[in-house]
Amino acid sequence: LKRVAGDVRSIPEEKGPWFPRQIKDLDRCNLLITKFDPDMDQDHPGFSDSEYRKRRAFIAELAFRYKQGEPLPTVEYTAEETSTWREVYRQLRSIYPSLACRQFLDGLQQLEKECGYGEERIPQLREVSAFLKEKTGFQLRPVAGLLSARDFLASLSFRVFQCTQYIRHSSSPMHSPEPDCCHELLGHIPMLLDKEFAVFSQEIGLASLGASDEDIEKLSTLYWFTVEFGLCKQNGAVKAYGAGLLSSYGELIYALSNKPEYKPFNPEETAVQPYQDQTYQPVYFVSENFEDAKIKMRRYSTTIKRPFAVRYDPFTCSIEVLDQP
Ligand code: HBI
Ligand code: FE
Repeated sequence: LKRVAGDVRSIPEEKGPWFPRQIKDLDRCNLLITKFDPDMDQDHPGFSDSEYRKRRAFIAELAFRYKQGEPLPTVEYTAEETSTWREVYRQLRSIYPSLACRQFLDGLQQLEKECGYGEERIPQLREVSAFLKEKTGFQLRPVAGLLSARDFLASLSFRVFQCTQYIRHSSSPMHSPEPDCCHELLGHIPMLLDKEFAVFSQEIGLASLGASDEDIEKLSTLYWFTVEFGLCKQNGAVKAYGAGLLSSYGELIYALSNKPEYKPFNPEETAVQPYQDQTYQPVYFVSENFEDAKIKMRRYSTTIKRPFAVRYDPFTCSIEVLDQP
């Protein structure tokens, strides 16, 4: 059922790797990376918990069956899952006011007021997606686990955010080796409510379409140090906007302490910085503001070599491919 990494699909008569042209093509962007999967990884906190693995398989199945445009599946979360969420929410919520950027706090406040966010229950993707769509045009789609960078980035071109729907193992509420609903709902969603950040996210996606494996690796690293672990300046202080930070109590505090090294965000340098997915980052990149990050990223994207240019048509939710870059 699961396909493994390394399977790059291409259409013979076309130059370069295949990419989705229409939003419904995202049904084919489902290549999973099994690196941190509880069935494959002996260090996963749920590896020896057969109940947890069964639950994960059930929720994964909902994502495998999903087709673009269908209503998003609802998961009836158990008391144990809700209690994991409560603990994560309570801990993180208490440190956000001093460590998270303004856009994140603003987004979270809207979600708490208008979209049922709180300690008491895990929000359903369906309601969150509808809310997001009204605010910035982003929508959610369920995914069974960690997706290949190519497929994950491609979906951003359509303002589609691929979201896991399971929750981390209850034995380890403060850390998850893979994305889970705490990471998506708390880390990513508040930021996707910001218009400028939504543009930034979609543009990384558009830059990735049909790019070489090498360029995908660089874009993925840029995504990592911005959308996942980015810091920005605000009123003379450094704040977090990266979802990997905003969904990890330990790393959020660490990243904004005086321990790690900071470098100014500069796409050429950031794109080749080695990164960590097992422990805290050794270095974080600080953006002046989103406007500046967006301009720098746009300039970087023009240096990616492709024999064509792409444009997103919001009326048909499709990608126009133009002859010349
Ligand atoms: N897959 N489900 C999921 N969620 C992510 O946040 C995610 C992903 N695959 C790759 C990825 N993020 C990034 O780190 C980049 O490689 C694009
Ligand atoms: Fe993420």
